[in-house]
Amino acid sequence: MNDSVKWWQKAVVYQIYPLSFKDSNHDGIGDILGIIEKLDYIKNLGVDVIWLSPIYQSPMEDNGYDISDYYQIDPVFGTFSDFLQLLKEVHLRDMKMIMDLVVNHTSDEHIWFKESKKSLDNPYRDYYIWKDKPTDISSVFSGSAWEFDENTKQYYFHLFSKKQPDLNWQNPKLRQVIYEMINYWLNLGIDGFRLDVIDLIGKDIEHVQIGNGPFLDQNLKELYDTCFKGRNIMTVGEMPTLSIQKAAQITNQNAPLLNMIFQFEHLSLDEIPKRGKWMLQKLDLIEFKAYFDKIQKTNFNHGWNSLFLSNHDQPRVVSRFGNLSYRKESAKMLATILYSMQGTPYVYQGEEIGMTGVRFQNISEYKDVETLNMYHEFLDKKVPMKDIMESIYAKSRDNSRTPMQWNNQLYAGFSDENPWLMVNPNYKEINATFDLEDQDGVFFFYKKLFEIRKSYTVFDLGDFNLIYPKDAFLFAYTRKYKEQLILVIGHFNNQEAEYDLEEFKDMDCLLTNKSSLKLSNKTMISPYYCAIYYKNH
Ligand code: ISL
Ligand code: CA
Repeated sequence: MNDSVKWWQKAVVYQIYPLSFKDSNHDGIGDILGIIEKLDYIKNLGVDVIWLSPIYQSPMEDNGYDISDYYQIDPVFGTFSDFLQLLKEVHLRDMKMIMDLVVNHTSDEHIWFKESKKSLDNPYRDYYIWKDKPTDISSVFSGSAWEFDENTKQYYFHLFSKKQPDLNWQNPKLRQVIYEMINYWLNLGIDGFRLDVIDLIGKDIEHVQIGNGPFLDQNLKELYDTCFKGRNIMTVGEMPTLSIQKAAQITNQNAPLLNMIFQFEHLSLDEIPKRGKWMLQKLDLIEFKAYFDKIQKTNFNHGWNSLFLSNHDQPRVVSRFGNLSYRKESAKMLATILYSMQGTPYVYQGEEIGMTGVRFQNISEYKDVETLNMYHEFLDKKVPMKDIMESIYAKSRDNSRTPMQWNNQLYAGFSDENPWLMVNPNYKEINATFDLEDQDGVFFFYKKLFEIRKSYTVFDLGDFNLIYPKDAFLFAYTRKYKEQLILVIGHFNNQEAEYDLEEFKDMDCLLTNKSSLKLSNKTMISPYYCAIYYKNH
């Protein structure tokens, strides 16, 4: 890594899930004009880049991750001119905007698929993956990944919902129309893409190599050469199946195919290995730390990290890894630990005010296709209702999709109509208005943290060394760059505990969620404490 840091390396990214961000036209669904209303709020946090989850035309089986026309804005979100207005308003505030790119699959209502299913010799047949006999690959959203089509008596492949048929990336014609579409959006002046499950475009179904398939590198290279090369944009690939090593290879600064990727191993550590996302186990902090140690070291000098614990698929992080009895402290602590590492920080809407997960009593309140499919599958398997609901409370994607809590008014100020997904009942206590009135709130802590991050090069370029790697409660590390040294501490503990931090005694506290501690051989650290210490050495 040389000393020049690129804009997307220094940027703070804020993810908007448009359905749940802000409704402007009283239909209970978030929209583009609603986003525009809140741009100053986002800017105030210290955000540089907005990532918009999909707003293209979609039947919303998977909330927009099922696109039926890549060239249209879904009317629920607004018009094309609203979109252009948004882009302009973002740029006026000196921010950038990246869009979601969903090209592993389309909606079954896309014209390509409607054509494809018409006959075996339709020109669009090979845009999708068809087979005479299904193999035993499962869909991520329960059941088989193959669906029978009565009309042509073949099965089509869908790794997600059956309303999300997978595109056939083996077909050069398909690849070409996808590249045209990507270039169309880039030419409109957007600043890049978050690429949905892009690890799947190299799959070889015959040999059951789905993630990290044999064609991944060549497809990414062609995509890069045809669309990204030479443009001043940012690309981040979502790659749930990729190992840390492989991820580092793809983002290698010498020949980067993508600027950075989302790697997910850390978010599976609270699942029983190989039993899927719903089978829970307690997070082992030692494993969690080891993950970050590994990815920080692997990407150091070569690749680049995305720093994230939350997104629209993950449960709310304070409920998951923090502690609701210490909501504000633990929200700040998690941010401090995460965003002091090397990489580009990602904030998911509501994370910056410490929003929490939900426990809806009735399954009918849940809307997520994955959650509902799982519910029926587990019921069929006679899993006790109590266990099903506990898994849903812990892991359902709807935890993070409840409407953004703007204030303590009806529907949390998200809308004045009944929202498409119920508001978290705790909006009367947890909302952006209250948090912003509180100098000690989560929002201002995030803001301060990002300001600090931007003032010291050590955050961009410093190395990474865990302190007490085998301690089950303290997440602590140092980072060094030239004469700059930082110590970062996060206490994952609901009790106080004593640590020997004598060697850091002459450091100054830059930021903390409590009061600055005197570091000594007997430093008493309170529950969910966090701090960043600094010195020039
Ligand atoms: O959400 C997950 C499990 O709960 C993940 O496995 C998720 O499906 C995976 O990370 C891929 O996610 C992306 O593609 C999906 C879409 O449903 C997600 O919202 C999106 O982030 C299909 O497009
Ligand atoms: Ca609306």
